[in-house]
Amino acid sequence: MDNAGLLTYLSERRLEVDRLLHSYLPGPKSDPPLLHEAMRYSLFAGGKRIRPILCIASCEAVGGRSVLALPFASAIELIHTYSLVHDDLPAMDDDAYRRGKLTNHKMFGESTAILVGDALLTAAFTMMAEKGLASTISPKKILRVMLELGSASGSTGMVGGQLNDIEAQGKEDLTLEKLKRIHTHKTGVLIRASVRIGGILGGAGPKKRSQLTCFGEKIGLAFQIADDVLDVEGEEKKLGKPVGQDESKGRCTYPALMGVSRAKKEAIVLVEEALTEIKSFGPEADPIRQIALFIIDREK
Ligand code: GRG
Repeated sequence: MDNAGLLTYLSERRLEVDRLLHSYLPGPKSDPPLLHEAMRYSLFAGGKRIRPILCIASCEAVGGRSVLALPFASAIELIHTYSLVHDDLPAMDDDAYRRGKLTNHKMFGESTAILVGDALLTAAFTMMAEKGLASTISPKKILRVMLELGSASGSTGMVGGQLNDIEAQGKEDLTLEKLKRIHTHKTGVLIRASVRIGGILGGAGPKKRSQLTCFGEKIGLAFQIADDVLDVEGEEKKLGKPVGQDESKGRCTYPALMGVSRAKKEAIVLVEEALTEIKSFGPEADPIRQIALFIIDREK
């Protein structure tokens, strides 16, 4: 798969995810219209859909059909969007722009934005249960997937990582080990879960599941390092949000700790290691290989 092939793959999969989310969520005029309009505002603001696409591509990488993974992949995007809406709130990062648009609370007010996050998180689990029940997937597998996503998103995963991140802000003595833990939890676990869920739904055996887990862990960390680097070197127009925020907010990042060029090298090494983990996979794993490379070579 070359670069043009990857771009086509990404846009086709993005469309599938968007279509399902559009049809699943209550329409913008459904009661209460303010909430549904605000949920749709952030959900369809132009995100890359990397997590759901990784989930679908991981399902395919182990020989599964993408249609099986699609509803669960879309649920992951609901959780990701909720985390962004809550992360932008005044009590957290207090950001005004996201995905090139005003943040949810700037558009709809703080209390609506809190509820948008709550509703998106809840919708993720409702969607998995509803679409899972309507599918041919075994109830046990559906529960395993829901457990995977619940634990990755909660207090021992993404939410816990967010708290660790808040606690670490402005601290001078943050070690690389502690920073890695924050990045792994705040960002990495949801990416790892996306890959693992795809593998579970695709019917991966224990060996492939464990290889996918290592792959997901490494690209998850690489993704956050790339995000840190983009905050230093990226273009505001392409990113859809101001750059230099990490430094101005006193956040500890890979570039702050080791410099941009070492941080970039670190991300490259992680992706190389990730690719080695899935070396034995066939050509059906080419999309996840290409996505891994894209993660450290993106402009937004
Ligand atoms: C539970 C409030 C709460 C937060 C959880 C994930 C998270 C922690 C906060 C989001 C803030 C943030 C910038 C986290 C780092 C993860 C990250 C790089 C998010 C942006 O993801 P992309 O690049 O965004 O996939 P798009 O817009 O493409 O979906």
